[in-house]
Amino acid sequence: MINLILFGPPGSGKGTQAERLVQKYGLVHLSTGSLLRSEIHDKTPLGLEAKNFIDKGQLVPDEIVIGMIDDCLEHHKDANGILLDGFPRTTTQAKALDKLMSMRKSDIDIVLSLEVDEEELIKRILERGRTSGRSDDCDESVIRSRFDVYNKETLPVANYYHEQSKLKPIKGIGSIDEIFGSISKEVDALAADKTEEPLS
Ligand code: B4P
Repeated sequence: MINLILFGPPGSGKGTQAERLVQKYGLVHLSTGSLLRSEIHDKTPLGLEAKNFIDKGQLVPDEIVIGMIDDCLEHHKDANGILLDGFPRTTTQAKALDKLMSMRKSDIDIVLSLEVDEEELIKRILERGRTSGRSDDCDESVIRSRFDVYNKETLPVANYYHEQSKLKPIKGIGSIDEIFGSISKEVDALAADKTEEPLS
């Protein structure tokens, strides 16, 4: 079983690469961004609250997303590995995740960090905004606020996992196939290591 996190700034390709990882490794995909968009689409009370934050380029409060992930982990407790995409985005979320995993006698194995420069990211997000219908993708000032939030609140999460020796930087510029090749190499190496671990 492999539990991994896809980490990176807005528009770095987490959703794009997650789809391929799910296909290749049969992981359960948990994307807090997609879960929140689906709540917004269904106009649930949680969705209506989340929309206020997302439209401004801010993070949705920790307790809301942590609760969502707790429910999903419970629902998928027999999964053959989890792929977290867009979560955790704060160190409070990262610490809560460690607790949720250890309560289920499990752990995060690897954090793949997609590295892309800001100008490329803005280009990608504006391009996506033309077709996605996402309110947070169309306005450059909202996109810039998402980067400010990322730098202030989310980047420290990379350090949190670096200190646990779980962080693997991945060059996130190039073709989608090339990037997936680099990601697969890391996941295959991890899977090989895990198979060699002696049974306890
Ligand atoms: P997310 O849904 O996580 O959105 P994202 O970070 O913008 O995008 P992603 O990195 O998945 O990019 P994609 O593959 O689509 O979050 C949305 C919002 O929800 C957040 O801003 C926040 O408000 C809220 N939220 C979510 N999780 C939260 C949490 N844990 N806590 C609090 N709030 C939370 O790629 C982007 C574009 O680039 C696509 O159009 C794609 O086609 C293109 N692309 C991908 N790879 C490419 C490549 N190699 N070359 C060229 N283009 C590429």
